[in-house]
Amino acid sequence: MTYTFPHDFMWGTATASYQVEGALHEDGRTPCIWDTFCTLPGAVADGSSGQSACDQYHRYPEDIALMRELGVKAYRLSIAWPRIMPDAGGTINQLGIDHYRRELDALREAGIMPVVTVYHWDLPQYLEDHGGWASRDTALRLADYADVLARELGDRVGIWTTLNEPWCCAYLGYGNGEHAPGVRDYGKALAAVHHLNLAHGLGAQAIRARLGDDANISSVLNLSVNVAETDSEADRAAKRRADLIANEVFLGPMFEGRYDPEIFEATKPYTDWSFVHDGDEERIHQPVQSLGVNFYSTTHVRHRGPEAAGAATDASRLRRNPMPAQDIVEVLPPAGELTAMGWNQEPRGLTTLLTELSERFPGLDLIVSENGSAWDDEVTLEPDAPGGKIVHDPKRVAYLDAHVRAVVDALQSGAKVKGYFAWSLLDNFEWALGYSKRFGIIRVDYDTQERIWKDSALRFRQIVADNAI
Ligand code: GBH
Repeated sequence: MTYTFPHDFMWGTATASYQVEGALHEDGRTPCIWDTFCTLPGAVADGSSGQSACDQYHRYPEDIALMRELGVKAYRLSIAWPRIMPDAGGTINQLGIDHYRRELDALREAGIMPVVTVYHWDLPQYLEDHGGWASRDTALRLADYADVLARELGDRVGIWTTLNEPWCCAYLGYGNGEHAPGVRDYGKALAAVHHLNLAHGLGAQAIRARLGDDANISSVLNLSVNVAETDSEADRAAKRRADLIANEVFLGPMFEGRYDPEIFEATKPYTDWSFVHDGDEERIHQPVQSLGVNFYSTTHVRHRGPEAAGAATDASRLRRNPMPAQDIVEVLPPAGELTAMGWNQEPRGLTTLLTELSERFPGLDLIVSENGSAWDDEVTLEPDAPGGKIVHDPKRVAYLDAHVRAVVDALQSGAKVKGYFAWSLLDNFEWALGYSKRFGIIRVDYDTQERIWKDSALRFRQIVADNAI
């Protein structure tokens, strides 16, 4: 059965500044925490950095031309904070602003709406030197930065997104140390959670103060779809605990102006939450038009008895469970056919997530702001293809189809889903995994910067053109 999407459904592709731009030393940009992290031995799998990435800083006209060919209506990109505010003294870097003005203008001329993420993980190093997200001041600085963006770029942006995936920034950045800045301290990770929440609230306030109530403001979360292994009381308690730490800690203050007190109870061994000041929960609770949801895979959990306590030191478990020590949650190894990231494929999880969110927050628009999969691609020579090359990526095509169908299922059960963004437009710098994992629907040859179409891009173009699947 063919399903036709609403006429204004927003099809797009997504990237992030550090992952695609390159040009790290150009036009007055100063280092961010990822520049520093990439110099630490062993921090990034292939020893690489965002140094050249996809060179989108220079090649954005070519990439916009690709998006025109794809037919997408929107591009979700992020702005590099250290290009705009390169030092601790509050200097505003005009060269950085000019660059993004040109890029946003080019997008709009191509009929592509810019969806701009204020912060997708490239925190200026000078802020990390003063405590980074573990410090309250960083949230205030984000508000200053968002104010500058709204003032300088406000008329060019379709949708503002304050933050991308604070879960990753806090728990991977300050908890297990897998991401920059590489801190391992769960007390700091929870402080980072709160300061990121606060940054969202203050950032949204700053943008609205500049642009008025019409400003279209959102935030992007990677909510965990936790599935209890059995229906037992204990396994359901484990799921509930996992939901609290991964999801409620963001949703509660953002949409209800409060942290569930159970969160304080569950995290007692790590912190007393004294970093939450009077009025913070209301500061975080700002009106937003939409919530962006990034979805890749699901997480299966069960109750962990004391005998499994040793599992907490296992690296892959640490990655999957934000609160490993003294915890009742055991994360099960992913099952079924795994992607090159080792993640499971469970599109039904996306349907569940969207449906439950819409039931809980009926007035809120939802956007699938990232969805995609990494595979070990190979280039095939094919004279008829543009450039004489193509990547046949049937698994990415199947993943794409299944997840777009999962969105359809959610729409049909009443979820308010307004758009879908493929992660990613291009292969790019996959954080701690460097260039070893490829998420693009278009391949990047990192030696030549050539862009090579994949079957998944052709498939996405078809879905967008038909506005149907
Ligand atoms: C996103 O993060 C980022 O926004 C983006 O920059 C990044 O390139 C992209 O996704 C691809 O990684 O180990 O099986 O339990 C992804 C967030 C959080 C998704 C952890 C997978 C664990 C899966 N990820 N989650 S598992």
